[in-house]
Amino acid sequence: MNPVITAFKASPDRGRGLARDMQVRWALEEVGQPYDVRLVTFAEMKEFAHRAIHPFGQIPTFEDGGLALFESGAIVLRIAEQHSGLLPADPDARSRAIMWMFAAQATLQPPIVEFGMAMILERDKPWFEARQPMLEQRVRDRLAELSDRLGDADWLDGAFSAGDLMMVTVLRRLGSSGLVEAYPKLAAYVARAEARPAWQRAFEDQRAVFEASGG
Ligand code: GTB
Repeated sequence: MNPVITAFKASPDRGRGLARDMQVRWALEEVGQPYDVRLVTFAEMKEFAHRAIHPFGQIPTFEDGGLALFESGAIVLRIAEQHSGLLPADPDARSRAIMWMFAAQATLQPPIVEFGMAMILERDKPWFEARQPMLEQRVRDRLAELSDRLGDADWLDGAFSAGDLMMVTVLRRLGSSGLVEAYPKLAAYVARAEARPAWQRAFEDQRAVFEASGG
């Protein structure tokens, strides 16, 4: 039996690969593990059956045999631990790859998501004009630091790993803001990841779901 993941039946990202099933699809594609997808509506996500797996009523989830997981980072880590290709064999390098997964989720993602959510939800608020430059600067600070660390390397720590997978996924949340493009090394890093056949298969599969939902 293939593992089963959940994804939006009609994703609000309009097929841009920004919803968090994307990193799970990408990880499964990287390791060559076939999978099935259960598409859920917003209403279905809040029903008891889905909340039994995901207490917060969200996607993605991952079911494999008797195991049910939520949280995209935990799911990607599980996939990386069960298959070769996303975590180095050397224990120290493995810990550093996992460190980068945490850095993506815990250090880069919060300011990036706060900046993006304010753009979407707070444009008409009286505080928007005063607050947004501060949120943008927080993102720029992190991007500059990440760019410095990446330098001219292809990936964050040697070979491509689950750390890069999570980091690129978070950077893509900045979408058309132009912020990633302001750091050419990061823009090239994201482009390198998007050129991976596994990323392209994952992207096309989630895009096909959006097209099928009526676009
Ligand atoms: N920390 C959790 C994880 O990493 O798995 C967060 C999961 C999460 O935020 N899930 C979102 C969800 O189910 C979808 S991905 N939301 C429905 C709800 O809470 O009711 C977040 C997301 C949504 C939309 C866009 N977009 O339109 O661009 C991008 C990302």
